[in-house]
Amino acid sequence: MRIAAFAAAALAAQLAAQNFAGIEPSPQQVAWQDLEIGVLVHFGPNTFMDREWGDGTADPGVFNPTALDAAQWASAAKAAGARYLVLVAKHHDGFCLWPTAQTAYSVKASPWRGGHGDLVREVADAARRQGLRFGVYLSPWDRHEPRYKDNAAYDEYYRSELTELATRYGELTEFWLDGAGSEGYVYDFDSYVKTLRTYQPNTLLFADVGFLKYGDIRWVGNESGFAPEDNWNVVDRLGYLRWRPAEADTPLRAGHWFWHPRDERSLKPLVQLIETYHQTVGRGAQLMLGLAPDRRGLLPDSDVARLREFGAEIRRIYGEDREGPEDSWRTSAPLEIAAAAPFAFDRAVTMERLAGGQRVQRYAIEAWDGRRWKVLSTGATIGHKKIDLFPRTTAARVRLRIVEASAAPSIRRFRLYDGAPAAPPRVQ
Ligand code: FUL
Repeated sequence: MRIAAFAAAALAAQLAAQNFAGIEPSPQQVAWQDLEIGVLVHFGPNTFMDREWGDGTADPGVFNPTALDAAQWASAAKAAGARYLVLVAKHHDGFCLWPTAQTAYSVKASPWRGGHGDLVREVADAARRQGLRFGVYLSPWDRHEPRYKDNAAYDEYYRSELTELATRYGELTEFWLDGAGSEGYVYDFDSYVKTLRTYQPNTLLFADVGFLKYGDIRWVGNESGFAPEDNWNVVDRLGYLRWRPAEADTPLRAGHWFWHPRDERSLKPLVQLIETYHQTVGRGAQLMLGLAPDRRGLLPDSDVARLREFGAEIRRIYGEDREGPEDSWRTSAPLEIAAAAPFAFDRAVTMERLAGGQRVQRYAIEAWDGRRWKVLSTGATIGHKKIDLFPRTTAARVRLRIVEASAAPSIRRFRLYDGAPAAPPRVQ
């Protein structure tokens, strides 16, 4: 019992340490957190073989999209409200979507564009034309490359691939280092990071906290599309206390990152996507939706329609521009919204200014009911953004009360919204 109590106390102390007030984000991390929604595109031999994890033996000849149009991918991502696009340039099967000089196992060996295609280039260009930032995923686990058996030789191979990606396609907003399949394998990560930083000093490195000590972005820990309700940006793993905002990657089609035939039923319904938005962006994490073009090289119409609906619904509730003009309160006194007449609302959006660190530890949202302040919602962290949903309320005065903070809180936004659907047209 005493040991358990001690362990619990030690754990509590450790958790409290996660909110270490002195740790601040880099300017690149602040800018990245403002992007809020991204997409992750999976397309490759798996698409043509009805697979999620290729074993590296697929004939490059199977890679033959007939109508590939990266502009369609990028415009669907944009319509969903995404601000960045990450392309899986090499998945675990080892097939490279750009004409790399490091292996013959790439688009060069495929019939697509007569072996002269460069999908990384096409997608990077299409993304930027839509005003989206661009990034890449380069799987460390490689089931094709024979050098994978020789750690030092593979490190060299991976660094060479990384160098090509980091030097040919302009600025990379994010670099995804996926941990799947790599359990027990030793990579020379220090040299990977050094290579990446040499050519791309501003790229944010994504990795699971247990996988890589240097990451700038952490995996949220699941692929179901939710972040913990209390979401601290500062985490301590492997002895390194760092600002590492969470990214929640989840596919648009449940359980599937790649396209599969007759799989329309797994397309997530709009209500689920909205809930996912609230449980990721609404909890201060980044939402990254997985998109899977089909064998034509196009996103299916159903997926494009769902992405449009999702973006339209978020804009309907929260407005065209999620950023909008900035508020800036640096005070612990309650922030009050006072209107001339009562109005109806069912949610609040609160944002903390993070440049000085994440400070709010407990808050309450309260409405004046004519006699007293009635609590609508309470929470611990705010972070980049917090969306509190509560029963629809009508009031003229509403306030945000910071109950506990590690230093003077700096609130960037406190606004109320009404998510109730627009009234249906009246039947004459
Ligand atoms: C995982 C991979 O194993 C999946 O295939 C997918 O790429 C996902 C985004 O990351 O770790």
